Amino acid sequence: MTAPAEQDLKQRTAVALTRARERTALLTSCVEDSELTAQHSPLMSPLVWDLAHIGNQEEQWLWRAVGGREALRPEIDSMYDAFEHPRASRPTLPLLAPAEARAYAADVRDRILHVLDGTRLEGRPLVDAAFAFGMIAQHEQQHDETMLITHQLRKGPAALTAPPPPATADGAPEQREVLVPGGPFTMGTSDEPWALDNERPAHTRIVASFHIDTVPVTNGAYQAFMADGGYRDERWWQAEGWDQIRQHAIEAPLFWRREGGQWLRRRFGVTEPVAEDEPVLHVSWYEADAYARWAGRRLPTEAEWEKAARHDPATGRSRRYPWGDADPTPVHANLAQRHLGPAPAGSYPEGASPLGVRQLIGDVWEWTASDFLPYPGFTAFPYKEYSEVFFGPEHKVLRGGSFAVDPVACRGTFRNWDLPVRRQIFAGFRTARDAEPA
Ligand code: AVJ
Ligand code: FE
Repeated sequence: MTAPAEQDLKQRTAVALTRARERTALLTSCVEDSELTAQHSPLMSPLVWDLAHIGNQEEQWLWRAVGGREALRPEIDSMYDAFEHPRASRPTLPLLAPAEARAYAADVRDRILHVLDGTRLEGRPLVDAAFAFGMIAQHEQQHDETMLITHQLRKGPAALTAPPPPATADGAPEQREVLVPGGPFTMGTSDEPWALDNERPAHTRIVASFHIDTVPVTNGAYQAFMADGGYRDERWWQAEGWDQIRQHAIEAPLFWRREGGQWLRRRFGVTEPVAEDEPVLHVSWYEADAYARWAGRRLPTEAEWEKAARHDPATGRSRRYPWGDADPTPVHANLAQRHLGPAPAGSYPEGASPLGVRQLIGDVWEWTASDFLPYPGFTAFPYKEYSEVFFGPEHKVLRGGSFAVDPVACRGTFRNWDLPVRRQIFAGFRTARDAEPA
């Protein structure tokens, strides 16, 4: 790397870390300190746990592993180890108090900016291309999405506000679905510097021709499924999903409630009528799967999703994003918590794929049909607990990122995963179907 290139990378890395910290600061200062230590839901950590965990991961990876320095607070490592303490139990731990957690995270960050300044970003895999710094910026942003989920679960008046997504000039795309031609494409990446271990390596995948929705499934379409008795018809449901909806008397997406013949939804402390043209949000994998079966369709596989999002039929190349290789801007996608909800289906025409598929990036995470599995040639890096321990049939893959994801943790190759019963995450879906044989 030339000296100016290295300076530029350091600058961009510092900006990514700072942007994450600004979001963390907002999410942990817009409510009283008493709300930071409260348990808003057994599904989530107290916000103050996320805050100190962010600092502790940064200390472990950037201060100790990259910087080679003495541990600052080794005695708190185990308290902030996600594997030692499940989320529901975290409120009972002797956690750092809000002021202490803020001071700790700020102290680590101060030191890390000096480590970054003094580290040659070449050579060791951890420092090459600033990987570990990028990993930590992504880690913090992922917890910022997690904390936004906690805010959504929190009761009481709104603590956060944001403008609604901008209206789109050209409305929805003409076609409801497009045909993605079968054949090989490059899935995953070996050259995206901050791609995480589970996105690697690049490899060839062959998929059969399929059709995929040009936009995510909307609340209006989902309500047709509800009105048709979808939640009462066992034919559409996988056994575990059917058990879940019966056991918990589920009859609509999470945060919806019916009042006077109308569906309302609560979002960040504000209750409003459900907007028909918005992508459906807060459905489980089972609900997405059942809807698709009812519609005579299915969820796309992860490979189909990525081919629709990245494959350029003109060149045969896989792009970084549906629109090309350029980083996202506000005209491409609804990201970064700029808005506190998805934009209407059909928004962001400039973010469309070569075949005209919209909103693949941003708005809502999209459930895919696929289990979370390693790509051929996968190697855990830098730690098994990031991805490897989650591989298997119990987790389903989500793609594309939501309105709550920062661009640093969102790209055409990025893979998220969760249990198929989860509904509090910012997840929706789109559907697909096999192409007719030629
Ligand atoms: C990739 C979102 C499933 O939140 O469990 C945060 C990200 N890993 N800290 C998670 C993560 C370690 C992870 N997800
Ligand atoms: Fe974490």
